[in-house]
Amino acid sequence: MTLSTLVAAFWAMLPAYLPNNAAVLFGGGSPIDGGREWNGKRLLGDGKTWRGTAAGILVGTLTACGLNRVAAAVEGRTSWSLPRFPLRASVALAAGAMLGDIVGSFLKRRTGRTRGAMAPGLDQLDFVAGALALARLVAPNWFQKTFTRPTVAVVLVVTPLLHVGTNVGAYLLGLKDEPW
Ligand code: CTP
Ligand code: MG
Ligand code: K
Repeated sequence: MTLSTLVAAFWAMLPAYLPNNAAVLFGGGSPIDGGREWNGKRLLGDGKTWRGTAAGILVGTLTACGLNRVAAAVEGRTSWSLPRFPLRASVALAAGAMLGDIVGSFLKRRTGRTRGAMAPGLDQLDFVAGALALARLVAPNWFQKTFTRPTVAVVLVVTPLLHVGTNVGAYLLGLKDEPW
C-alpha cells in the first residue's frame, strides 16, 4: 500500500466520516422512531435523532464541497491524486453514512442491545457500508473510479482505527457518553 492510496482513501471517505461527529455535536431532540417499539424493543432508540441526522448529512455534503475547493487550489502542486466529489456522490456518502448508522442501531435493538451498548464491528463499519452502498447506487461510475479495490481495502482497515480513536477522544472531552 502506498501513502498515496492511504491519502486518497481518507480523502474520499471524509464526507462519510464527519457526519458521525456532527451528529454527536448537534444531535438531540426528537428521536426518529418517535419512541415506537417493535416486539417490546425500541425501533432505533433515543440515539438516532432527526437533528443529528440532518446535521450529519449537511456537514458531510459541505465537507465534500470544501474538499473540492482544496483539491482545485492545490492542483498541479501535489503528486497525490485527490478525489473530487460530484454533488450526488457528496450527498450519497453523507446520507449513506447516516443511514448505515441507523440500520446499525436497528440491528442492535433487535439483538437486545440498548442505546449506547457496544457492538464491535457493527459500530465501526455500519456507516462505511451505508456510505459505500449508497454512493455505488447513485453514482456508479464515480464510485468505480474512486473506490478501487485497494482503496476499499484501506478504508475497511483504517476506518475502525479512526472510529475508535475519535470516539475515545469525544468521550474524554465529555461530548459522548461512551468511548465507542
Ligand atoms: N446522534 C444523533 N442522530 C444520529 C446519530 C447520532 O442524534 N442519527 C447522536 C446521539 O446523541 C447519539 C450520539 O450522536 O447518542 C452518538 O451516536 P451513536 O454512538 O451512533 O449512538 P448511541 O447513542 O450509541 O446509540 P446506538 O446504540 O443506537 O448506536
Ligand atoms: Mg454508540
Ligand atoms: K453507531
